[in-house]
Amino acid sequence: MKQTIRQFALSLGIDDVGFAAVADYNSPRSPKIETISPDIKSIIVLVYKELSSCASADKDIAMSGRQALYDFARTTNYRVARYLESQYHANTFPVPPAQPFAMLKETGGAVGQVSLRHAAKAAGLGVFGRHNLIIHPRFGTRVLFSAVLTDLDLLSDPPLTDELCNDCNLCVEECPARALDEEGKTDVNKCFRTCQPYGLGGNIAFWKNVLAASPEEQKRMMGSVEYWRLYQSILVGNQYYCFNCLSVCPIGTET
Ligand code: B12
Repeated sequence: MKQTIRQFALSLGIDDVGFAAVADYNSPRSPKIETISPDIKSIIVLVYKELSSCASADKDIAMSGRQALYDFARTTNYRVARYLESQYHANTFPVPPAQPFAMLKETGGAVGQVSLRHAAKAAGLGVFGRHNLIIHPRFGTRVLFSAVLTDLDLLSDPPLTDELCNDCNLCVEECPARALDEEGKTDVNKCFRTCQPYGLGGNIAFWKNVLAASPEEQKRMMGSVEYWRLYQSILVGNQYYCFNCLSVCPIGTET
């Protein structure tokens, strides 16, 4: 069954596929998978190679490559889930590559229902590198994931044990937020503020300033580039302005 599902997923243009039994998924800081449905037994993790545009100095172009990947992943999540439902009468629960995820006060909103990095690791698709991202054995760091959870009982693929990070430290040095200085931990607040300057934090700060400003100043602020960028960010989804830890990594040359 795994082979048939894998072949179907690859035929859609997905770059790689891995399987993890829920018992092998270990993400201590994530919500329990049972909260989505107590019937879930397996995670099918889908891998997408990031486009080379992620290294562009033009962050709108870099982001548009990312948006194209997100759109494709949302479609393939549906196609794989629909395949499992029609072929095997399975129940399915797609996990998106990005939003939406739970907005909880305790987590500051920044925790997905399923940690795709930990799911990818459990599915034998890669190992953590110094940047706290998963490195895929063929495609390296520049991969993203989505997943389909299912009540089908599928065995985990063999875990990868190879060390893939070469400790070059480029991701640490090129992080403008210094969010990777402490090994094994991403300083989420530092990363957030820098990679999403027009995300939730930037948005709240802008409107706080508007509320405190004089009517003339408020008019000026509505005509500012900062407001236009905030508006665009809300309109088209979260806007990343930094891809450094991905794009500087020398691991993974396969296209
Ligand atoms: C919210 C979010 C963010 C937030 C906060 C992330 C967070 N909590 O760590 C912010 C905005 C900061 C962020 C930043 C980025 N993100 Co992000 N993010 C997510 C999202 C939606 C949820 C993350 C989550 O819930 N994590 C679970 C929590 C509980 O994780 P955690 O336990 O804190 O995990 C950390 C530690 O446990 C540690 N860790 C765990 N085990 C081990 C083992 C070893 C040996 C080591 C060293 C570390 C380690 O590593 C983790 C990172 O801090 C996921 C998609 C998803 N649903 O998973 C994408 C995701 C993690 N992001 C991704 C990417 C690419 C990025 C960015 C590069 C942004 C960009 N421009 O693309 C940066 C990278 C930052 C970095 N180097 O760590 C990819 C990662 C792909 C990959 N190859 O691994 C994901 C999986 C999205 C996807 N569809 O593929 N992200």
